[in-house]
Amino acid sequence: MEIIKNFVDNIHNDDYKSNYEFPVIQGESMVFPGGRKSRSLNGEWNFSADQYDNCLRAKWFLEQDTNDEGRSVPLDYAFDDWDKIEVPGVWNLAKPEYFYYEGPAVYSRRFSLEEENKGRVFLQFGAVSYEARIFLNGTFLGIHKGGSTPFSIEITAHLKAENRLIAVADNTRRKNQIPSENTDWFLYGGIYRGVSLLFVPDVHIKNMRVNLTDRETGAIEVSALIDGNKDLTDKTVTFSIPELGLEEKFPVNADGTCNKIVNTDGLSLWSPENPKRYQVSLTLKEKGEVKDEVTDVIGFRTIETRGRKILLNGKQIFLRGVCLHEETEDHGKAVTKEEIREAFQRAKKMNCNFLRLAHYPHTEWASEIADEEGILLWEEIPVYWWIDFSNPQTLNDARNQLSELILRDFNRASVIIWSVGNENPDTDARYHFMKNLAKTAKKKDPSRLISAACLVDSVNLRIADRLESHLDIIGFNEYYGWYDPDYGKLTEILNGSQPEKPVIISEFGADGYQTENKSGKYVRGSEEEQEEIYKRQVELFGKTEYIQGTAPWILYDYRTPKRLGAYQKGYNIKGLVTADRKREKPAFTVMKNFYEEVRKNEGNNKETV
Ligand code: GCB
Repeated sequence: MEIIKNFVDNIHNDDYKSNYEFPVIQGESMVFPGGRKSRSLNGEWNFSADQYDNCLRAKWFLEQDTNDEGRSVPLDYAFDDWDKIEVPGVWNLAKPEYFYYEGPAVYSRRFSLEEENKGRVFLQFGAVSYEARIFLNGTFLGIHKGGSTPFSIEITAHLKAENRLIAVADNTRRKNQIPSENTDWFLYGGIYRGVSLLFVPDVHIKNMRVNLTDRETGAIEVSALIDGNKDLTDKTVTFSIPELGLEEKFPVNADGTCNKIVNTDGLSLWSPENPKRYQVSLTLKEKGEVKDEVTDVIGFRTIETRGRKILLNGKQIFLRGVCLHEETEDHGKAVTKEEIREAFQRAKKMNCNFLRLAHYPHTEWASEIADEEGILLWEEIPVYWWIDFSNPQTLNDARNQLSELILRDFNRASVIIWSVGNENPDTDARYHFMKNLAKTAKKKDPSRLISAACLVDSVNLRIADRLESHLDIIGFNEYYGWYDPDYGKLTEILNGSQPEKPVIISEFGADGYQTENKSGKYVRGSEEEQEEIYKRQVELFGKTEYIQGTAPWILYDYRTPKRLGAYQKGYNIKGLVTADRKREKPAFTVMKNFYEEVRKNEGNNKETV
């Protein structure tokens, strides 16, 4: 049927989105931010929910107040008159009516550019949930998918003295996304991590990766990528750690890569007991003249497994952990540095040396603060429960989230494990999908351990998962005492399994709500029952030699629209501490005591390999 063009033709166009699916912004475009000249675009932006995607359908981003026939357009895109919202922030907490809003929403702000704009300019987003479509001065620049990882876009060619920036953020749950439609946490919406402009020279250091490769000799591998359209062969880079008196110059290859093993002397190794970090810098020079420089603060350590043991700096370590979601009552996912520190302090109070950051990449501040505080981290991508495993596009998105996370946190000593998924169904499609992710992680970062939180083989009652051969550590989630009251099964699993690799109990736990019950009997879901379950669990763990770490579910109670019933009231109440972070439940003390014991024993028989 012929479509007659008229002034409202956008309402007849159901294919409006196809114009905004490409280009896809992926990890390769990320630019190393450390030590760069930058300008924050945080603060108040204009905001409107846009449930029917009118900004895309009617092209609000063009800001045309007359149409092709010259008629004035009565459309509501006077961005500057809209409500204000704080960036970073989640819209769900900005107004009561946005609390459960799920869908597209439009963010807009202006910024002017002063003399600082020499060279190239990149726009950086810390995270936008889940799809972000970015427009600058009326031009669509690209779409980023994945709600928890950073992305950059070069905007040099589109800049003017006065600029209009628009981001359409869309947190709609979709089957083919990572995560898919069904999660047990709150999928907040919005630009909930920082936004900034990065100013870099024409030829610049795109990324820098530094890690310790040999503990004995103190050898460090430095690799970097130089970006620029020119011949790069006349350029060199100089890597320095001033505190160690180290300065090493090496050439840039024609393709922009540069790589060097540098030897250090007197390096003090990073560990939870000694979170020592060094200022490092990499300078790009041409004919002796400095062209660009990046800096970072880096700790050096090794992490490996041997048989069923985990070795940090060559010494056996038990991971005394707890799981943590990225959420507070006040800020949702847009947690502050103070809130992160508070969570880490609470974990330390429980005698933890390890956190499982569930179930998606947390803010970059988490690993930076963990580096400072001396906490080991498990970082994860949201390949959670059911995923569209046979969809190649979904695999591509998962791989991109993993790559962006690895690129962002490669230099963080605290991060020791990349996890490629959680409790996924044991199908062939899942096996191939996750095998691919495990291999991707190993290839991008051979210096760390790969894991996944797996389910038990409930038929044979064994710790057994087809993915095991692609993992360095087997994560095992179990809820005996809670979802299945039969502890006998857990005993059988732990005694009957013969894993060839270290096992971490990556989840266990139970609901814990406060009751008035004085009957002396446990009420289902009460804090007393939770305490009892914890006692029985840790007793078994203590007797199982191959368990090399535990991470109970979870440090704080947290919001989840999956649990809107009468008791849970929109919360997962398996926390060891209440959601307002004020009260520790009795099970907190059970873990604290268990970890105290583990620590004492570890002190007695620490093995150096
Ligand atoms: C799990 C999931 C976690 C849930 C938890 C629960 O196994 O991995 O995300 O929230 O169980 O509370 O049931």
